Amino acid sequence: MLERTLIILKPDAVKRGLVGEIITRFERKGLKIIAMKMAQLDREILEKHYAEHKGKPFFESLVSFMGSGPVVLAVLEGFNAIAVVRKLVGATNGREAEPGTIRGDYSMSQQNNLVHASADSDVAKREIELFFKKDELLSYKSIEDSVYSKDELEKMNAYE
Ligand code: FUP
Repeated sequence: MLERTLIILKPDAVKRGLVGEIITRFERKGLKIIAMKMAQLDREILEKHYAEHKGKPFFESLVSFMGSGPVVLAVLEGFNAIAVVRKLVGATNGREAEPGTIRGDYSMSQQNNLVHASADSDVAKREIELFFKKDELLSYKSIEDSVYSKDELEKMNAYE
């Protein structure tokens, strides 16, 4: 299924100069970037974004870390993009994440784990709406889209 998902390159990714490296991994995988921007997130939007974690012992620290510097936000599109992106990102704790994943290769921390990715389709919809206006989501043909029609792409996906 063609899906959209939100990624946030966290302040540690920006400060460590890993933005290009991380975005490259998503691009090379074949995910389409349909929106991207840099922002300094305030407490209000972070509390909405992490509402499910409110009250947990790590909540204050998490919100403070996410507001400690600019982030890069992007919307990625592709077949089963939500699960594919979660797999590329790896387990929450960088020390436990598999080598080959972004967190597994570049993070030694549970909190400073470089990248956020939407957990499922309901969450993805809510998170994309929280950070992007509709007209910021851009539509264009990638090389693959130009070679194959959408119908052909969907058929190929079905027979994989
Ligand atoms: P993930 O889906 O892997 O991004 O992780 P969660 O949604 O479970 O948690 C969101 C963020 O909270 C994590 F990226 C890091 C932080 N966190 C902690 O700092 N400690 C914890 O015990 C769990 C999560």
